Amino acid sequence: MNITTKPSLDTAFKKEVFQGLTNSPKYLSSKYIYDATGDKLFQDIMALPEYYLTNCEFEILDLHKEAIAKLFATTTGTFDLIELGAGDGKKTKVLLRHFSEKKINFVYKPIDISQNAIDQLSEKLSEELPQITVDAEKGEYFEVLDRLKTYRSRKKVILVLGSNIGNLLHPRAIDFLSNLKDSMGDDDLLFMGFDQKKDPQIILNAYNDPTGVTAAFNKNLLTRINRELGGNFDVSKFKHWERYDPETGTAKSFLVATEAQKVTISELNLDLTFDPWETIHTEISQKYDDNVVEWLASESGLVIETSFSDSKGYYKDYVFRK
Ligand code: AVJ
Repeated sequence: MNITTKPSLDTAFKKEVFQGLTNSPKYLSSKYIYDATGDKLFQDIMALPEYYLTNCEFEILDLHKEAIAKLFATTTGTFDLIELGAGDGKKTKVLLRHFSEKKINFVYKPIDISQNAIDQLSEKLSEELPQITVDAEKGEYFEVLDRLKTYRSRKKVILVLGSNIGNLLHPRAIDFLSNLKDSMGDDDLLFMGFDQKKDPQIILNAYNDPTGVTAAFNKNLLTRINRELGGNFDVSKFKHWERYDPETGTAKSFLVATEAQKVTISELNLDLTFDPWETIHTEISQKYDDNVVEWLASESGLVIETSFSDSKGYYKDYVFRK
């Protein structure tokens, strides 16, 4: 008797990889880039001269930390500073250090889907800023926000730095912002980074560095499928490709098969074929302007209180209320 077992798609990772790679055209979700290797490669990206986003936001936070402290601090009591997608917290430390020096009362609550990132960040902070109360959590954003809504009553400031929202197309960004709004009270604030539209060449260079760090970052999706799902992708037969549309502000990353090939993913009972030059779409990095951010806010029931820009106007942090 020949029993063929259906693959058990018992994790979101398996389900989404199966869906994406059996679709035409093929796609994968960039959120799965971030395992220990992906976290490290993203830190390398943030140190690239071409990846201007990090320095721009660093400059904004440093330049405006006094004004930001005034917005966040409560005259009575304490507040929760909740950071979604905290990563290595490098930029946030500018604020944490300043708040701590000014004796502002707050609890720092970093949240990340990477356990590895959470562990490293907690350890670093206990060494570098031991006077700060840190209450880190691994988890999906909304799980944690839902929990906060039910058991906390003090003021919340939600931080989403790094233009992380750029991984979402507008309809999903509106869902995300609406969900954030639902978890906010009247005094709560949302502080969010949005990379701005600019010379298209500067954007292309940021996602296509000559040293190949971004290519390795993108290919980590395949490496991770190989390791965790029993895949046999030959990553040397895929080429990283970046495209930017200045009209829509959407930057898109692809992995392009450089020759015809077959790939098996044993945990998914999946045999795939690639035609020469067939693509896997892996990431979007949306760029914005004030009009688009205002539209997103109004669609989500949020109001822009103020915004901060770097000196070149490449990047902005917006402060929202509900
Ligand atoms: C972390 C999603 C903001 O899209 O700019 C960097 C990820 N991808 N280089 C971005 C990324 C390629 C980054 N975000």
